[in-house]
Amino acid sequence: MFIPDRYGVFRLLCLFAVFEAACLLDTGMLFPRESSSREVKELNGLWSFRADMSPNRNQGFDSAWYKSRLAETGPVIDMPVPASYNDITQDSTLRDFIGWVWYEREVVVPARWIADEGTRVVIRVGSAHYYSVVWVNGVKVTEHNGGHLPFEAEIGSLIRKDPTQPCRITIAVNNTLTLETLPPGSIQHMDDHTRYPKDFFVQNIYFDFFNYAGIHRPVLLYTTPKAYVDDITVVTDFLNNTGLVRYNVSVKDAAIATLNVTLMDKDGRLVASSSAPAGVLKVVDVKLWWPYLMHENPAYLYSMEVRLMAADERSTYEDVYTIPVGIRTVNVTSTQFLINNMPFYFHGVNKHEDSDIRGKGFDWPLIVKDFNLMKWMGANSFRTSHYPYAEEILQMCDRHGIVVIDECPGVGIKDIRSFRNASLTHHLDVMDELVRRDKNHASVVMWSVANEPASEMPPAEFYFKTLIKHTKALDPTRPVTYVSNSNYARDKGAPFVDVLCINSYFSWYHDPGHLEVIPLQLNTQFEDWYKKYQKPIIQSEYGADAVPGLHSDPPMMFTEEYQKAVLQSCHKVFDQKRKQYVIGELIWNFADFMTTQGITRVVGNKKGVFTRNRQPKAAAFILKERYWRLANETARLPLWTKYPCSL
Ligand code: GCB
Repeated sequence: MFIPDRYGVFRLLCLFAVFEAACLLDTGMLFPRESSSREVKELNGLWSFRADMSPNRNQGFDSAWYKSRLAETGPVIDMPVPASYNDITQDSTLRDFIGWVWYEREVVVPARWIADEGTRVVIRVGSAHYYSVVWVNGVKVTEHNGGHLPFEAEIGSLIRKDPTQPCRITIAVNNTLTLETLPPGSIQHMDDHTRYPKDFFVQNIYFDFFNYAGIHRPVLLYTTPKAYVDDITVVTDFLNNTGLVRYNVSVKDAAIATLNVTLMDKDGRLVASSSAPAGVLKVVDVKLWWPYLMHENPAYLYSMEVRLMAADERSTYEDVYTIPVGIRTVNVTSTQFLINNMPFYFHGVNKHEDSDIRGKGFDWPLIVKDFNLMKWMGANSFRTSHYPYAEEILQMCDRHGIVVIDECPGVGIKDIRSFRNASLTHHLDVMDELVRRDKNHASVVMWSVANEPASEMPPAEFYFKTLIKHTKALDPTRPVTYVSNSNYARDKGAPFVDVLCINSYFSWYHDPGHLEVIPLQLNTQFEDWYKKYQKPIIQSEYGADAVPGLHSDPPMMFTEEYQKAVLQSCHKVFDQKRKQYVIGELIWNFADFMTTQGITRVVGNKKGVFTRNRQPKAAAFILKERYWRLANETARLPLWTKYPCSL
């Protein structure tokens, strides 16, 4: 691999920079993994559930529902966790509910966790939408502002207070969106009693997916020793055929500690080791992490084990934590996106965490099916539109070589009041949490700080300049973007992004039914943006709704034929421009998904190339053929033998 030396030195300096940045957050958020020193107890399953239907939604707090068993406060129902609560019952008031809902579960904690004062017991919620408060045995242990990202609290001392009591966990979750939440929304009270019933209010949102709510990802208890590995940051590079794994381990509550860091290859062979809390591991004859379809052996992962030995006046502690490490680099030029210094073309999808009954609830069968479908169609990438997805999904991406644009929930920033300081401060916090959670994933190659904000509004300039600068300080090794649909000349954030991501729906939202405008308008779009900013461009959304089974020839809007025709027409332009500066195309959307009810949505958004049930529409086959052809054209090694393509 050719890399000039000077460049190598520069990259190493960048590696050092990331660890300064990683210190901005007080604590780590390592994924809870079992090891010889850590146990995990999943609390998935049925929880007691009660929605607070009182007019101000505050009865639960006024009557302190967390102080006793939830069933003693009033009627409760069974609620699966993880799942959105909205589609679980036949009750439309629960589907459309706005306000606090209450979850409760009693847990038997292993006696040895309680007996051993040297064990930390942590409760961790993978995500709950939107605002959460957690109590254990009636005592508040944490609260968290925002869906889509994990939060946790140490509860050891609490459950040790009275070991005879079961451990009662109560979680209150409020899905209300305001101008300062991410995504933003607003509550509108309708006071005209000739037209609306008393106390009638609605939640306005400025984004196009159903505001599913509840406990969306696994809740669990896990243990660590009292002295423990709190965080690990890994940044990788390579020079010629030597891999460089720069790492930083932060340890908590260890007075005297020694560390042993080892890196193993896929076969469990030791390739490098160190006893320093921070350093660079050198990997001879490195096997790089390559994206799916870019290499005959994609997604190669090493495994880094951190072993901490610590002691205090009373005891000794050993903590072991292992993370997968993919060694790869990411760089951007004015016309290319480089992975391991080779041009990478995104041929992929936009997704949603969405399915029937479960809503946004984490579901392994759905996740595995989606990966099988993405690989079937030759997709090498996706964007986590429009919020961070479950960590388990990113782990799948690391293991399968699916490249990720990791987007924060900055979707629907349309109201000028959502550009104020309170919103910006929260947005910065969310980026901190996102980078802290996802920084070590080889599959994550770019951060997206927002989708389609009103980026032409004057305050957008300061807002995005600050946000992007902050994100780059957190992680100088990955490019940063936001996704725009505004006018190229008036977009205030574009000067600060590394890659331009543009959404457009020619012949759909503009000139509906006129397929013939696509070549000209798409071409003009690319030329305008590139001429002004000279940055590589991803067509981050394009597509058309298709009601599955609806046909017409010549094509008409909403038929499978029209969706196909839109795609084919766009592809011709992409094929011209990808030889210049277009570095990717992401279809909107992978699958149909639920939205709020409205006159432009027939039980949800139908721009999926798969139905909500993951059955292919005609467009899926068009994409499959195209993506495999692109893969065979752009892969680093010939794929023909391994991946025969029908073309
Ligand atoms: C967009 C949005 C996406 C919508 C899509 C559509 O530009 O980013 O959230 O779902 O268009 O179908 O309207």
